[in-house]
Amino acid sequence: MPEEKQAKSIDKATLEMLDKAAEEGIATVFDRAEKMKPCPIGADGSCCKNCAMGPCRVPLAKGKEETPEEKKARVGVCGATAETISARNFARMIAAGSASHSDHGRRVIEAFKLMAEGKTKDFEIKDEQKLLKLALDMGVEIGNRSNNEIALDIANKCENEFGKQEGELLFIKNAPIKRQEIWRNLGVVPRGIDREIVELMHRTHMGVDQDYRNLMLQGTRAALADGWGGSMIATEIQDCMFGTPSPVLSEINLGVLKEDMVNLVIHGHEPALAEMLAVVSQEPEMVKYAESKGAKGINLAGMCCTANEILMRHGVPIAGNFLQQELAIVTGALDAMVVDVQCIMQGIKEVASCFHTKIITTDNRAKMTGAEYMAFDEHNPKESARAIVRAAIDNYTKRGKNVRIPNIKQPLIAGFSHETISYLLGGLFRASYRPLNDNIINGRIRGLAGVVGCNNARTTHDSGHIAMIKELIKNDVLVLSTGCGAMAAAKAGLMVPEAAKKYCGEGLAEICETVGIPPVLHMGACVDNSRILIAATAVVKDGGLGDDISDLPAAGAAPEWMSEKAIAIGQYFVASGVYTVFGTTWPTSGSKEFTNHLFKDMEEMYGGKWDFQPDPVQAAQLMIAHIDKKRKALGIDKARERVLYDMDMRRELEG
Ligand code: SF4
Ligand code: MSK
Repeated sequence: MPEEKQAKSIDKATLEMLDKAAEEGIATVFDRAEKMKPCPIGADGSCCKNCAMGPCRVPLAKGKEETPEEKKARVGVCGATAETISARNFARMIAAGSASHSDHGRRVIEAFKLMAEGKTKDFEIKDEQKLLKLALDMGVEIGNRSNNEIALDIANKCENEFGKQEGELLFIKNAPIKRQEIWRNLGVVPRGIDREIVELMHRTHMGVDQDYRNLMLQGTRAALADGWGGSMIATEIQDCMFGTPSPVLSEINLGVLKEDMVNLVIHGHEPALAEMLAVVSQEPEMVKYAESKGAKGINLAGMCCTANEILMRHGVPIAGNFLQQELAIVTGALDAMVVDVQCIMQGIKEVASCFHTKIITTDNRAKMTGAEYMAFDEHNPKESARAIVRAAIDNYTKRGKNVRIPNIKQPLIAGFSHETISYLLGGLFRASYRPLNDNIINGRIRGLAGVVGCNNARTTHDSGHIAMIKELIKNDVLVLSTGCGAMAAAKAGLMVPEAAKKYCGEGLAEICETVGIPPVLHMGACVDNSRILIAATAVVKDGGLGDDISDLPAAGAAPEWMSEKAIAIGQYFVASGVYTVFGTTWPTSGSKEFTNHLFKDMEEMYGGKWDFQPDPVQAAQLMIAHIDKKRKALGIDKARERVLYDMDMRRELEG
């Protein structure tokens, strides 16, 4: 029987643009994925190319039990076992993912320091309260000092976090006390972020660490240096400098592009340039310049996580998530795609060559052959942004007739920083997670789930996210989301309060309707998974749900993951005590023993563990089973009786 062809996407705008691409003979990531099947040996983590005696392939024969002799024979030229090879590959993914988030964090610190030193006038402290809180947390003197003096000390301390040779990362103290003890007992508390990543790269070099348990201790240290280090630094400092997000209404999908305006899409991950673009694209001189070229104005939209950053803080609309980057160009209406770092497919250049679209790289760490490079100068950010906007406007005049923008977009509410959630639940004057905890305890909310991560062209675009999230909210699990998963949810109409009535179980619907929140809360970009860690810690600290993150009725998932960053995030979630299930493919399937270490041993070590389930509904069921197991352990499994709100309870919730 011929294999049934998998649908490419569940998103209608994506399908419409794929049709247009096909009509015009333009190949996209979807076509390339069909043409090039993944190497099964590499996909299972059974290929080592860590030295020039290899590459060595040690595939596991499928469909039969391996004999001890066969297992013994599965070694590389140097004798490295399938377990070592699998663990090294996995650990290197953690190293690359942690490095990406952390290098993002470092750039943010550099801009923050320039601001504090008065070397750039375009950045400023937008959230003074957060600055002062950070100062207290980091032991920086406040006294009568100016914001910039305080900021400079914070910047220096943060910089030191990258190169710290000994001691513990400062933000480790943000975790529950019990969690810190678990890490200390296992010896996985990270020192400097750079040091942990360098050591992990060393230990995965040919002939170094050949005990997968020992190797994963370092893998965990590097992942924690990301989640409770590089990523957390990025989020906290970005909030200080660009503002802590609060609820904001916007729109999402390719339909946000406008036929009669200059369309400029900013794509990548770092917010500094995007922030400046958001400001300068509204400047009257810029708008006038656009009008002088025959456009009605400038339409700035985002793509991938840079999009999430400016959506969360300014409500800038989003054109799409990871797998839609080429399709935004296929509309023919995109005058410039401006990129910074991470998740930028080189394929956009080839697609752009079929249209007038300019691809502009802006970061010296991420250039692209054939694309125009316009450096983003942090000393003079507004001027850099203006030059880019002008280039997009100039290019508008070259737009051809071949324009088709799908008439598809969805409203969404974003901006749920952990601070905002506590204000919404507890009220402005007594911000607290107490009402959330109470509603988890009384069972209206069964538990919490972080559904995050990418799209992957090996699976139907957005389908895993949506099927999983719908199953979770139907079962009264409140979903926290970031990255491209959050965008999938928004496109499917799950990020508006009205979604509660339509898709949620009775208890969750009641809470969402009372507070006026959607059942899926957009918490930001991939680096903002650190917000989920802080929110989980706040829930623990508010009491009644155990004394560690691993006690919470909570789970995490990345049903359509593809990036190395997702593995780093997964590992810091697991090491923080979270049951974490991934979909699509599992990169250590070539070693049962190492996979068991991740799927079983880690639960004993950290209270959290990895799991793999490609069916998103079954994966959601696993998460719910885990949540129920935790409810039982807390003695609140009986509490899930239906209680209708009386007026007093509503008033209490509304704060
Ligand atoms: Fe092969 Fe060992 Fe070299 Fe890896 S390190 S490529 S297993 S010889
Ligand atoms: S952009 S890392 S595809 S979430 Fe952060 Fe999306 Fe994954 Fe990139």
